[in-house]
Amino acid sequence: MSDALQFLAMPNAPLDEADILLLPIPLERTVSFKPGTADAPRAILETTDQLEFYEEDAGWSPFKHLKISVLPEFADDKTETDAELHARLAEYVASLPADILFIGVGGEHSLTPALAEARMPEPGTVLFLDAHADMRASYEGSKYSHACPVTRLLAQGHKIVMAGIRSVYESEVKLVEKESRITLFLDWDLRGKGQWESFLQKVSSLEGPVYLSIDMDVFNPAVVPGVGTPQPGGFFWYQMIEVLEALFSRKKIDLRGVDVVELVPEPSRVSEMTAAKLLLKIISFWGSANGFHSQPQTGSQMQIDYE
Ligand SMILES: [Mn+2]
Repeated sequence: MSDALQFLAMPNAPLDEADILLLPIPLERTVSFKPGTADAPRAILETTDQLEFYEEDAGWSPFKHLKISVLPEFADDKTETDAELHARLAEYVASLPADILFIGVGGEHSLTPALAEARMPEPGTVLFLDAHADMRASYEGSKYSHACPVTRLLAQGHKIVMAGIRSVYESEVKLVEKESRITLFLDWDLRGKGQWESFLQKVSSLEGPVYLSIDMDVFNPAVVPGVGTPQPGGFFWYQMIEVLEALFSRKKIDLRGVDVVELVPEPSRVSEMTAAKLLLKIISFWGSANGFHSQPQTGSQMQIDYE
């Protein structure tokens, strides 16, 4: 057996045949509280073995129709500066095929701007789900810190729709008020009457290219205790499903890429399972929105004995 990572124990499709490319990025350079996010990509992918192929809510088995490939891990090279590392990541991801679902599995949140730059070179919208506003210009001496991705995404020219935020610095709030390109849904405000619906309405009406970044700390810590910087409050599982439903409610949504970041594996493995199932749900929704139901059954699941 090779050491190659797989999704749901399926063989990795050749690069030029894959509908979905998943890149494990065990990046951990600037973590500030609980360490361990470098171990997350492997832990999440190993947990996918425990998922079922059948999506009981959507009524289909996505991998009968879809081919997936888990790419080799994007390894950190400690001899590189932060700038060099992030430039190498962006260059590599830009070299991957365009017409696929690209998913980066982190690793710390600092990787998002490199992925967005590679997949969405023109101005688009980043749907940014996080407990923290991540808007510092620099943190502990680095603009490549996991506390800074939003500042770098704005510099790339993107609009940002942020939700779940419940830990924010005073100057970050002032920046949001000044910055017309950010639409902010504080977690606190989402509790208000009608606010959750307004948020879903915003998500379902996004135009143009979209990039989705999910910091696992957006979830309530009862759902995902294993994150680098946990915060009380946050999304429960079916709220996240509602966000995905809203995002994919427009058929053929121009989704350029997704990342799932900041998980820290923990003994109960509930966090890893939630991340694994979240990846499956994203793939299922994307596959449905792009009409893969009606495609021939030549997907990755058909390569294995699955019953
Ligand atoms: Mn974050």
